[in-house]
Amino acid sequence: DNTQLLHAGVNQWLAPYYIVVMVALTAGTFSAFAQEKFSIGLILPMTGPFASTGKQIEAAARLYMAQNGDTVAGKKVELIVKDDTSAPDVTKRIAQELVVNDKVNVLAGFGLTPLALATAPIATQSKTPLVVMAAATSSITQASPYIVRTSFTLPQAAVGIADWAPKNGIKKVVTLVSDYGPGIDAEKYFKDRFLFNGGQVIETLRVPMRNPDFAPFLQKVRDLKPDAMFVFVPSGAGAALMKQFAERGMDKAGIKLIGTGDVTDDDILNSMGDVALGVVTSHHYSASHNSPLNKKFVEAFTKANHGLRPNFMAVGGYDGMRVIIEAARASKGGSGEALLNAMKGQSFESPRGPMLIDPQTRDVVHNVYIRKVEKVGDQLFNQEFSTIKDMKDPGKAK
Ligand code: VNL
Repeated sequence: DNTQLLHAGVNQWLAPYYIVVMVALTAGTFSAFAQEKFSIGLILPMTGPFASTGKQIEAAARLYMAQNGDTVAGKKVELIVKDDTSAPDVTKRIAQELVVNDKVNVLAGFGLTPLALATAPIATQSKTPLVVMAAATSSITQASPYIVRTSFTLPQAAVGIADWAPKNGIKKVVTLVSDYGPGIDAEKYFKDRFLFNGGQVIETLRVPMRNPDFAPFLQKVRDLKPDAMFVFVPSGAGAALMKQFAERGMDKAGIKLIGTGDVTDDDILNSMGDVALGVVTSHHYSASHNSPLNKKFVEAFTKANHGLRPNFMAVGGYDGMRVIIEAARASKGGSGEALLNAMKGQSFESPRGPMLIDPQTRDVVHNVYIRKVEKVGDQLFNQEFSTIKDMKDPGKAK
């Protein structure tokens, strides 16, 4: 009969679709389709005065993925990179969109302290782990229990040089820092330790964070004639400072320049010229760090990025990806608290040396090195000559 034939025909045609729909519905119930990806929202300053930080971190994140696979627990790792132009309200809005629309498992990046602080409430409200790869004011990890840091802290960096300087003929210092979170941390932790070690801080100067004109400040330092000027400026700003330092003949006048390693940033060190020679800083990373792992890292990074040399921002991004991917693996592609808990206590070898995520503070514990700018072949490097091992953030010690 014709009707029966028709029914049979339809069923035969629809059966496969029926199965597909049922599988999809079942899978949907267990969120298997929605969870096929493990998404990382990477928010960085890709344009504007801090674009070098964004470029370094993005390049390092992509290198880590290329070297360590782009799937985890059967899920495809998706990296969503967004430019916040280093404006805190933009960072916060992008983070909100990434959490609500893209349902990212983790937020990462954060090129500057105000950008991390603006976004901290989003991490707390949505229970999304937030990995700080660049910003370095001590208090950031206290702004949300979901924040983990793989960069460094300014108190860590500043106390190293405050111990070295007085043992090396530097007794009178003027400090000059960028006037916001990390600069204020650097000034305080340098000064307290330097005074404790018998040194004298004869003036503390703070320059605007954006578009700084160093000239009037440097003139003041010149007039005060200290043994050394201690400096913190954010990554990328060191070249302008060094140029004006030389133009004013301050090196010739016998004023030494010391600081945290942000000023002799590996990204721009080669462009500074001879004025940088002999500058001593303390920091957690140098591109010339002598380990097989770092040699491999520098070589692969340079090759993948048209000769660009990785700086400490790149290492914060590379290690941040390590912490995220390994936590994803341990939590089977998890999110929220499970993912966060799998980040705490991770301990591994980084291109910087040994590194730990302190499970209590969620902050980084690592070596701080004392380094001197020297010529190696025809290039300038921060050559490490002394190590303070496994330093916790002094900003958290109460
Ligand atoms: C910060 C700290 C930014 C150190 C930096 O470069 C830096 C920050 C952009 O916390 O804002 O070198």
